[in-house]
Amino acid sequence: HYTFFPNRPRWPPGRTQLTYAFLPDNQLSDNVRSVFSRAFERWSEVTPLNFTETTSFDRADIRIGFFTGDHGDGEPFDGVLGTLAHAFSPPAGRFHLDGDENWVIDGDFLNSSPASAVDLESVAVHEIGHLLGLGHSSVEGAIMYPTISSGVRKVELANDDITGIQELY
Ligand code: TQI
Ligand code: ZN
Ligand code: ZN
Repeated sequence: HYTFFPNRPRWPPGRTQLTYAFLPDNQLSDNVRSVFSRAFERWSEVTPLNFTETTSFDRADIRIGFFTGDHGDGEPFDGVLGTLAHAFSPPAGRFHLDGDENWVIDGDFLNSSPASAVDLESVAVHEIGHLLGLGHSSVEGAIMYPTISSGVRKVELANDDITGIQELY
């Protein structure tokens, strides 16, 4: 079953048009940006929320960046595997990913994939759930379930995720 953060933080009613931006230093490829765009789309399909990319990093509601190790927020990344990413509850909009992971984009997980491969879209869909106010779910098939196997792609919202987010928005 889905959960919320303590005190049920959410983006305020009326704030349905949310912007996101990538850390300018990251210089991400169009492929990577489209992974995030698709991940946001999965949540906008089932809520009144809309997400648009902006180049104005400082003014964006949601700020996305890849960092390695200690990056100044008291929650250092840890190299390959372990913590993959973290996102904070609304309205923080802080979404950090561990730049040391072997991120897979649009992966066909062939035998050539390293055992440490992590599917970027799967992690993005999960972290966006946190950014919108969902905590972890006890339902194994849910996006918000707190574990994923390496090399696995899990990007489709489960009924549990949808019920949870629709209770919030
Ligand atoms: N990062 C944790 C996560 O996003 C950070 C975290 C731990 C957290 N406890 C939390 C965030 C409570 C909000 C509330 O869950 S992670 C997965 C999953 C991680 C884990 O790097 O461990 C995914 C990131 F679910 F697969 F295990 C993305 Cl998809
Ligand atoms: Zn961080
Ligand atoms: Zn999580």
